[in-house]
Amino acid sequence: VADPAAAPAGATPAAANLAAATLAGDRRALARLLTRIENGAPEAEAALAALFAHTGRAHLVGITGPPGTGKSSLVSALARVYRQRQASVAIVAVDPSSPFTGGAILGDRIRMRDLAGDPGIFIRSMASRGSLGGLARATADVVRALDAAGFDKILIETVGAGQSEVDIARAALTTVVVEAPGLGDDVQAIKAGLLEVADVLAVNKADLPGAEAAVRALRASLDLASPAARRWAPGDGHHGPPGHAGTPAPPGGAAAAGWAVPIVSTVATEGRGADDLAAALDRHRAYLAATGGLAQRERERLSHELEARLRDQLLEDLTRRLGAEALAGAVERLLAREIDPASMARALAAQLNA
Ligand SMILES: Nc1nc2c(ncn2[C@@H]2O[C@H](COP(=O)(O)OP(=O)(O)OP(=O)(O)O)[C@@H](O)[C@H]2O)c(=O)[nH]1
Ligand SMILES: [Mg+2]
Repeated sequence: VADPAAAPAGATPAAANLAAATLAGDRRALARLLTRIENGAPEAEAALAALFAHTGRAHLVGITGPPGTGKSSLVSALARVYRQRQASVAIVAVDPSSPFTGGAILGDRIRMRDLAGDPGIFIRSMASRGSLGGLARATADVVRALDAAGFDKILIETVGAGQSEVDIARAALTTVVVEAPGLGDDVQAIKAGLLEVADVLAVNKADLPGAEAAVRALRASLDLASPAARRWAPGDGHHGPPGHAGTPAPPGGAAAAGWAVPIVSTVATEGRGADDLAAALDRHRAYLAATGGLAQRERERLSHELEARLRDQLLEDLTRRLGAEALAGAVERLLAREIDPASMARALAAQLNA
């Protein structure tokens, strides 16, 4: 009896070829696959299904932070360090703010141009096409394809500091938050949930005035954010400090048990500090491996993804079975205050089982 899970939609010979060629290191096939993923083509799903067993090897590094802090420059500098060590590098630049291949990505291309032509480097830009949730998922799939293709390091750059960027960064094993002096109130800039996701902080543009003050401000907010976290036993990050069992710590970042978030000063345009940053990333990965955090993050990531996909699939099933008109009618009833949203949702969901 065939396992239904083994035959995803779009399981065509073309999809199988795409997967096989990607595994064999064919960069054109990889690029085609990434385009299929972005377009939501059915054979992408089949190819990803075939590739999944070959993933989980790459070091996924998320690089995020406010606009213009030098993320792309830092990614380039980091890539150069990795290439000196013979590690292959894939770079994914994600711009959730722009529905088109806009200015930021064009700028990235120019800044990363000197990396082009090296077969050990692969650069891909992604822009939002409608839903941000869709972009996060497409990014996760693109990263997975790159992982299967055998890249040692996958650097995922996201612009900005909103929730969607944080979500994208969270797909990474190690998240770097890049700050720079002269952005106004540095401490304000990092309050928007960014500090919590940082495993490593980079204060870039260390050649500019105010860099040392920025480092001091960041150190102070780190100490404020997680004095207790540092004392938690390794692997216990989700139970929180004693007496606070009801407030689980966010995964990773400043609250990760026993990990003191390092602050690295860099001058990305000159490559200064890139070695230190690479070393900090290595230390973080080794730390996660030694404390079981690697498996824990992977488990969280996969369970989160499974839930999101289930939600999508159930909603899709429901919408198809009930029809768009029935759903529109349900909204009318809500508008008329005939029924509340929670009861309506329950009633509609019950029809799936009927
Ligand atoms: N002085 C100085 N300038 C830098 C440094 N790093 C980057 N820059 C400059 O800062 C500007 C922005 O750099 P990017 O690397 O594009 O920054 P980014 O964070 O990727 O920008 P977005 O993706 O648009 O958010 C460019 O003009 C860079 O040349 C640095 O270390 N020192
Ligand atoms: Mg950039």
